[in-house]
Amino acid sequence: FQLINELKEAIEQNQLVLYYQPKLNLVQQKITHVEALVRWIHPKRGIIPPDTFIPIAEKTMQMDALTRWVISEAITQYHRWQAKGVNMCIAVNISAENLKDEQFCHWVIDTLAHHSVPVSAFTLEITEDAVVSDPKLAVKQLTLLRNNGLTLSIDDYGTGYSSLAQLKQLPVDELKIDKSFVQKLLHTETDQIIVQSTLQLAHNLGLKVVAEGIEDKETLQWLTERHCEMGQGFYLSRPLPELQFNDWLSQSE
Ligand code: G
Ligand code: G
Ligand code: NA
Ligand code: MN
Repeated sequence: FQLINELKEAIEQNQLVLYYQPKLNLVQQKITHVEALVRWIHPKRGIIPPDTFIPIAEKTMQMDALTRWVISEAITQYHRWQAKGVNMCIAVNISAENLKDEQFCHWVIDTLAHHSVPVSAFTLEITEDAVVSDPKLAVKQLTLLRNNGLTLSIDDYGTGYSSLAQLKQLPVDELKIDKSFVQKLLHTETDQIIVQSTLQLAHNLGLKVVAEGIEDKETLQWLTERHCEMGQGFYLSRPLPELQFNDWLSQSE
């Protein structure tokens, strides 16, 4: 597949861009966080979504370079927002390979410090599957990251294979309920039961909850009433490039 060879170039030649999707703080009713989502602006093929090239990057040992690029770019963006007086916490997605790599984890901590970014401004989103393959190693790396002040989030919660026994041992701060339980929440009784139970479980374990995949006002309200801490979804905004995001943010205030 041609894209395999081109990905390395894409990273080096800055053909990647970050889009930003807001997360609404449901307690403060304020946008305090964004998730950074990478896209590849291919010179011939146009915008290539991450679902297409992340698996390629994973198979060809390019996740390290890709995630380092994402974090470096997010740091630059953090400072651009600070310069405009916008205080924004940024979440980035970390793959299973990244989490297993001790050098990578140290690089994240060192790089934030080197660029004078408070660690509290960054969240790492990790899928359950990154934990399942080697739970001991995952716990070790997560502990390192969390002891250094990063916020850790379990992404796509509920779709993976992690057990409650594993969840109990994970040093994380929040669960991100997968969009498949949220998108049709008000029309699906089983989803309501699952989300309500997950909120209780998480809160009793001292974890915050982010609901992703909120597509209507009623779902946002349902989650707010049940003390879900944060909400993300197309009802608020799709992922947007920097300038469009900034416009959206000014209008939403
Ligand atoms: O933004 P979109 O819905 O197209 O994202 C599709 C998938 O790609 C999501 O599962 C998302 O987590 C993943 N993704 C987007 N950006 C990144 C990234 O920078 N790193 C990793 N590992 N995954 C990403
Ligand atoms: O796997 P991950 O949680 O990182 O996936 C995030 C992706 O989910 C984003 O890239 C975004 O495009 C997508 N997403 C976010 N909100 C919604 C939503 O409300 N509806 C749908 N269908 N997708 C969403
Ligand atoms: Na994510
Ligand atoms: Mn998710």
